[in-house]
Amino acid sequence: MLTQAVPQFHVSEFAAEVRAGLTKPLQREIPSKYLYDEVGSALFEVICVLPEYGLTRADTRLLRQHSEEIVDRLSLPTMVAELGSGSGKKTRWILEALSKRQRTFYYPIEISASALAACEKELREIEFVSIVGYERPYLDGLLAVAANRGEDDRLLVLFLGSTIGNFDRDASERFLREVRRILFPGDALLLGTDLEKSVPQLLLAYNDPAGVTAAFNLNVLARLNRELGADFDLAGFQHEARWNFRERRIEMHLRSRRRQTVRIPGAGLAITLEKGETLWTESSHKYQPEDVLAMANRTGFRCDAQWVDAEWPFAQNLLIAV
Ligand code: AVJ
Repeated sequence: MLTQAVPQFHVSEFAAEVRAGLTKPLQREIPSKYLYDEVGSALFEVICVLPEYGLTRADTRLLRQHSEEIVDRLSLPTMVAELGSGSGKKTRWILEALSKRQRTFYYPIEISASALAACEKELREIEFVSIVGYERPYLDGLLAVAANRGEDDRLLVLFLGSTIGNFDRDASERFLREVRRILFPGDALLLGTDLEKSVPQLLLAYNDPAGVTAAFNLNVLARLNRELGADFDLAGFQHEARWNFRERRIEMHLRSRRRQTVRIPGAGLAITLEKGETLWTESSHKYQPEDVLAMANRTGFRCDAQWVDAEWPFAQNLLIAV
């Protein structure tokens, strides 16, 4: 007779990371990448068109204005890999400039399946561009792309929208070093970084009066309810954006309006939150233009060029692997 194996309880990475974050002793947290499920990605697209949130428009303006010059500075032929493509809208300018000079292979790398599908749809009609999407974490995807490079191919990695700002400063340098390890000398990394600006302006950008950012933040609790069977009462939490002046970053938190116990069966967890206690859901680090040059030099790159938007301080940085 066959012995039936005991079914393994599989703790997914999502459940494990949520569990680890929500049981941290001093400050509970939920990793910010989990903000981007299908609803979260759609809400983020709305944030990008809010008048208070100038970041995406600045990023797009710089790419539109300077894509020819950016492409002129690259060694060709080059394949393009994008870390966290999102909707892919602002990538159009680079792909159009590049595809005038060469047939272009574009590899969006994205953990959100819905964002990846939107990106492929957005960009698929550009002539002389072929798109192959990777639904994977950034470095896994980049390794897969690099493994397929032809002998003479250069690689241009796009890391736009100041997504790097989600990482702590140490972690961002570790990440850049890991990207660099996958690249060859002469490969390029186009890095978008949001710059420091007035605190009231930043607070408004992350706490817009229409409440879109609040909905984006609260949705992570709705996601835990949907995917891990949790029983968060969203009305029991308030969205909060803070400026951490020591770390020079905006932090998003969800503040518990009362003492409450929440069950998260999918993570094998129940937690009691005090009134006023917060769950930290995201950091958005802000930079000085010189910070980026120093970061590049410490991580195996040199900054070949930097463009700063005149309306909303934001820098596009072209780093070359040394
Ligand atoms: C996509 C990480 C760049 O930090 O500005 C926008 C995300 N969060 N509003 C940012 C976000 C709240 C955004 N990044």
